[in-house]
Amino acid sequence: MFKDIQSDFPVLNHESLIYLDTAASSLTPLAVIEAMNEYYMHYPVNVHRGVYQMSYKATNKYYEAREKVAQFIHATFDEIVFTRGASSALNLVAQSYGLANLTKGDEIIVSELEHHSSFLPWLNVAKKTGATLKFVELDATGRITVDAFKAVLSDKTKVVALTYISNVMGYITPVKEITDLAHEKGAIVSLDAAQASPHKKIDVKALDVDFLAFSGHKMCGPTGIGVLYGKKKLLKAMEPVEFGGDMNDNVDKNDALWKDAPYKFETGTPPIAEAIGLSAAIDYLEDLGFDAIYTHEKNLRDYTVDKLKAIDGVTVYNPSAETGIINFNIDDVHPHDAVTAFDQDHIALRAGHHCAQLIIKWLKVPATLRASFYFYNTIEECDRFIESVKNARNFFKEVGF
Ligand code: C6P
Repeated sequence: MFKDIQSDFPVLNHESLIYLDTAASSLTPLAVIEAMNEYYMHYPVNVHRGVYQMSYKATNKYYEAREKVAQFIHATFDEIVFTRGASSALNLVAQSYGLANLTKGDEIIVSELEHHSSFLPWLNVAKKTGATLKFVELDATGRITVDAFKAVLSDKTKVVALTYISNVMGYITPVKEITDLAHEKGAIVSLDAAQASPHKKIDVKALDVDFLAFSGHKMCGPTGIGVLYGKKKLLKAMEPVEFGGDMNDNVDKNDALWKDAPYKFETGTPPIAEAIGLSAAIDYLEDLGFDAIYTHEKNLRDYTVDKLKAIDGVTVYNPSAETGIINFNIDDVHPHDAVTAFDQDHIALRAGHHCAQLIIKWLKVPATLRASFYFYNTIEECDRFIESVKNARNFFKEVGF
């Protein structure tokens, strides 16, 4: 479907690599590198401060990047806060909204599918405020269902903090139904969309979530930038959690006045080149088309899962997942040994707990292997990967590790 697309990625032109670790970080296309280079080559100066042409240009490009992100998820300009990544965005919600609005007796709904960056900020809020964490009981396949969510939702629920797509199981959470139910109880919904934004068109207005977070580096953009979307009225009422330059209007010895959102949440020199890179990444992905991206990676995944299931001694933990993540193990082979064998075949994938220990514990295994696909992967790569799995399986069986 994406014929010759690999030539867009400089790293693939000079490395012999089958990259199946997009869920950790995607590869970077030339268009994004060039957009950032252009900033560094032609107007590498600060924003919001300089009263000279070059600084106006940097400020305008930074402004346009925020506008692009807003349009990308159907939000408005002042609902987009630039952060260091999804982790900082999710922490901002917990530290600002959570600590100010929750108290003993309140309940926070989370799940065992959460990435640590979605779960730990709320564990911290619970510890500090006396609020209680409630876990949606996962179904037999490890999914969040609307019925299981209803079972933990109560008049005490104040916050629902869930993942949109699990970084381990690749399942899509039924966000809209959950959000509607949460709102009936007056709770707010904070959605971790780090694994969704690279693969799926997001419409925050249609989902009606209150907060949503994602990272640039998982969607062909640069590292060091993430996005927090927040509904305008919520951001307006929230206090900043970091203080310093550029986020204030007036500073006196005993008090200070913050700028409006998003600026009150963005102290210091912002990620200018990164915002420009993220904007270029959005253009790049939108040109390819999210439906085509999703279909391609789903096809690769289904093809690979079928072949993996046919190999004796391979366990796939998420055979029915609807996105491009395969979570699996080779019997009697530690995942770290297996990835070392794959690395020798120039195949990159992740092993371990994937910063989501709760779901690994739920699976009752010490660690897993994770292959994650994107539009730049091919069927030929899937075949080579499957061969590599077979070889690893046979090798470790023979040597008896
Ligand atoms: N998951 C993975 O290999 P940052 O690191 O801030 O850009 O994103 C954090 C994050 C939050 N939520 C989910 C669902 C995620 O998958 C991640 C990052 C990577 O799965 C690195 S641990």
